[in-house]
Amino acid sequence: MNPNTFTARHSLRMLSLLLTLTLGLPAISNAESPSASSPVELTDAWVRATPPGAGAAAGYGTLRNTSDRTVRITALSSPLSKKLEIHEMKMAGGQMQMRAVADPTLAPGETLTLQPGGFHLMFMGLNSTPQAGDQVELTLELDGGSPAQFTLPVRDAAGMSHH
Ligand SMILES: [Cu+2]
Repeated sequence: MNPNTFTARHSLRMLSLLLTLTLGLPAISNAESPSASSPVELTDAWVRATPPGAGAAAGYGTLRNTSDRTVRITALSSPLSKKLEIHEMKMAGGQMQMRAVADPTLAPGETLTLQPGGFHLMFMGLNSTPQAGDQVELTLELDGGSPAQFTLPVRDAAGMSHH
């Protein structure tokens, strides 16, 4: 083998290695930057009071991803109920239907408005009856982040439909 060819090949390999290292740096420092606060905020949130014996309660508010990365909610929980999901109300075949949103995901900066007749929090299998003045804790488990915890007041919404 010609020694010059060997040196050239070797340098090229070193150069590509250096490039890889240099280009890889920003991604590495991003991944390691600590996120002290939650990337998700929930504002104007409340839980609707239910009559005694109700099986489920609904909650509303404005859920927002304040970070610059996509956030996926992997689980929701609350001491109020055995199960907590984000639901969506939709017209299907002329009827209002409600279904759980699988893997709720918020793009960077995205806002999800939880309101009567649309998306909402659904507390199912109530452990107690939410009454006006109560406080309801809830926890969102997030993909790749620490859990977000919120406390929601319970309010009466007399005269409104179930959702
Ligand atoms: Cu629902």
